[in-house]
Amino acid sequence: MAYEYQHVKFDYQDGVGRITLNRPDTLNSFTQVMHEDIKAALSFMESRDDLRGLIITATGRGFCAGQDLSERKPLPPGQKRDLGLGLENNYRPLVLRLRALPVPVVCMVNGVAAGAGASVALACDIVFAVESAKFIQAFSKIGLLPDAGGTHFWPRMVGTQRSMGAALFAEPVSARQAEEWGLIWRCIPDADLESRLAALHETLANGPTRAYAATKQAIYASDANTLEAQMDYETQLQRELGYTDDYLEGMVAFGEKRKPRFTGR
Ligand code: T3D
Repeated sequence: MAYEYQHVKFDYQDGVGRITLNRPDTLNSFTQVMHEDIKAALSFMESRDDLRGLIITATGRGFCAGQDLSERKPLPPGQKRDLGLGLENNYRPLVLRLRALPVPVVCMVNGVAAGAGASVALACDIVFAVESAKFIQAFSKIGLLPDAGGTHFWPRMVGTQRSMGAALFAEPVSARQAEEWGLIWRCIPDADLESRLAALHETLANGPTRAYAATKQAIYASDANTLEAQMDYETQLQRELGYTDDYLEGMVAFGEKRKPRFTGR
């Protein structure tokens, strides 16, 4: 199925959802409407028992320029805006829902990712970016700190100094640099965008979904676990995976020297 929301395109095929941010004229900056569109798409996917993956990308020359600043026009003198509200109602739930989705969430950054746009990209489980893309911690330019998980993701992925530099000076980090730093998985040629999206769809639609989910759970749990606790968790998850159809199929396919036909069960 394919559905065109107001600020987002959504399609769902073979158990793989694709959310495409679709306000190219403003570099796909987040409006309240866009947040509602994404919430609807996520709710649809969360309700599916055939879900195998999610890909997030965008139209035009940008991925996402963060909060739409036209929704934050200065208020009349004496009035102040509570910026916590948008974070609590929109960005925080979005980031946590992406992390909780029991399938891999892949981000294909097709152009500049700035402010909360960069944070949302990094909230995905794995990030690709085209060579012309860049990541900008644009917040300091408007007197804010990185949000939507920005101060969580960057230090863990690239260390304190790089996180500080990117945030304090708001200097763009190129996709190539981001790959070298470990901020993203792969920087790809711009011309390969569509073919890579198609290949990712195939991978997710035919992958061992339960194993992917367990891998995601275990890697994120390692943030807070000791080695002992982490190995206990791996044991618990591996035990569960040992009972899946996909493990059985993987073993049979190995014995028969053929590619496994995973069903995600
Ligand atoms: O408020 C809260 O709820 C708290 C949460 C905050 C989360 C945040 O994300 S705060 C950070 C918000 N984002 C920014 O500050 C980034 C603003 N944008 C830029 O700095 C630049 O646009 C870029 C560096 C991303 C790209 O620059 P460039 O030169 O490639 O493009 P441009 O010409 O600046 O932008 C193209 C158009 O998009 C332009 O419109 P125009 O002139 O063609 O009509 C520009 O105004 C518009 N645009 C870009 N970013 C935003 C935007 N419109 C609204 N909101 C934006 N964030």
